[in-house]
Amino acid sequence: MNSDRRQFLKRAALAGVALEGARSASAQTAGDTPDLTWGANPNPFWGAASEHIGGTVERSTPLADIYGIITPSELHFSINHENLTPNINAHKHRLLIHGMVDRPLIFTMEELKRLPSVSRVHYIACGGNSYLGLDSRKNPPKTVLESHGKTSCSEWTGVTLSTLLNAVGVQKGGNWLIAESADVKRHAMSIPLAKAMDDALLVYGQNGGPIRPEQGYPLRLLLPGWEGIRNVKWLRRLQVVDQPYFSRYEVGTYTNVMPDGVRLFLFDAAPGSVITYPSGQHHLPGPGLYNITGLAWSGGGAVHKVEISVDSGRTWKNAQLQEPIFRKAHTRFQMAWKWNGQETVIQSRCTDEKGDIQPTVAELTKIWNVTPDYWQTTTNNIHDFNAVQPWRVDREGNIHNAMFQA
Ligand SMILES: Nc1nc2c(c(=O)[nH]1)N[C@H]1C(S)=C(S)[C@@H](COP(=O)(O)O)O[C@H]1N2
Ligand SMILES: [Mo]
Repeated sequence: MNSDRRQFLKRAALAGVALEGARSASAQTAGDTPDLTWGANPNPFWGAASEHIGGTVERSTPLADIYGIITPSELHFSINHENLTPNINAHKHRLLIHGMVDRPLIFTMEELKRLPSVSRVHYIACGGNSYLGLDSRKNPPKTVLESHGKTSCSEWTGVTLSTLLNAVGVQKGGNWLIAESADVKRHAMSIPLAKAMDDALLVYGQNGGPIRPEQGYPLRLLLPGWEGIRNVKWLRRLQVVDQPYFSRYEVGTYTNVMPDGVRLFLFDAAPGSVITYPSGQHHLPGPGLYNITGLAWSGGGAVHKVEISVDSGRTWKNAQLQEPIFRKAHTRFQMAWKWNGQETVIQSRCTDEKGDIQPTVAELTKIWNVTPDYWQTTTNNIHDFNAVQPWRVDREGNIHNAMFQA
């Protein structure tokens, strides 16, 4: 054992961190590709027609059919830009932390699990949730699964990223991290060091079990409240660098092309909410008492308030929030509503702990500085569209998507 290593272990022990098993990265072939086997893939698209290969597989959470705030693991939405869920052997998986650090290290999963762990409830939402693309303009979403199903919330278990960064010792000028995945896509994202040291986690547990293959088994980066795309699944490498790398998804798909320029690096997600009952394609059997319920979230922190309007936006009343309320997590709201059998529009809006308020489409038009017809006429894909979702109740009690149709 060289003296550097001895010193490191001493410091790690002082920090109360059991890192004995972690090997110095230089002692191994740093950056070795972890063993990937592609057989027995649970993904139903495995082996399907080649048209799917290289495409994106999307699966949404049926928000109208879940209770409380935790999304059952098997119903967590999923976005795989490389179609397949890699079948990674956790015993052979390694995490390399290197770059502008004093002591590059390689961790096995066993070593990561020996470190002090935390369990935290956080949501992940795709920047493309309630996203307006050409398709969704032609075929507006009918159900809440279609409109908002790319957000889910879990109790994640793992280690704080700051623990590991303190162990490797970030050098002066190391202001960014490049996080890279082990799947064939080598999905890479640039993460500011401040976020990495704040509340970022490396997670191996989801809702009390091992993280699901679709969510990044055996290890994923979790950046609470940040756009989904940055939460790198099947994490294999963290490189400390001095500047962002402008990776494919940082300059391509997940940017917003606006009339006045391109918006890159979307971080904290804005407050959002949606009524999940009653929502698109539900049917109210007749006038009477109903319990409106739904979910709210914000990348800015805790949901502070959710207001509901049942009279086409004329008046708003505070909904009841289910406790406990976690920061950067789904928050369940509800309110009793007596439907009189008349046509109306129901909608919810979220205010977070910073005082940020979810805007209506009209308000968002002003915030984005676009013309009112922009949403319907642009050929750009629109991400991070967090406008209030209106649902129209017709006289027969059928519920319709009223976004842009009010
Ligand atoms: N390696 C890798 N990580 C990834 C992706 C991916 O395709 N590959 N998709 C990203 C996107 S776009 C989103 S929205 C989230 C979705 O996380 P989930 O599939 O667990 O719901 O993971 C992100 N992390
Ligand atoms: Mo995404």
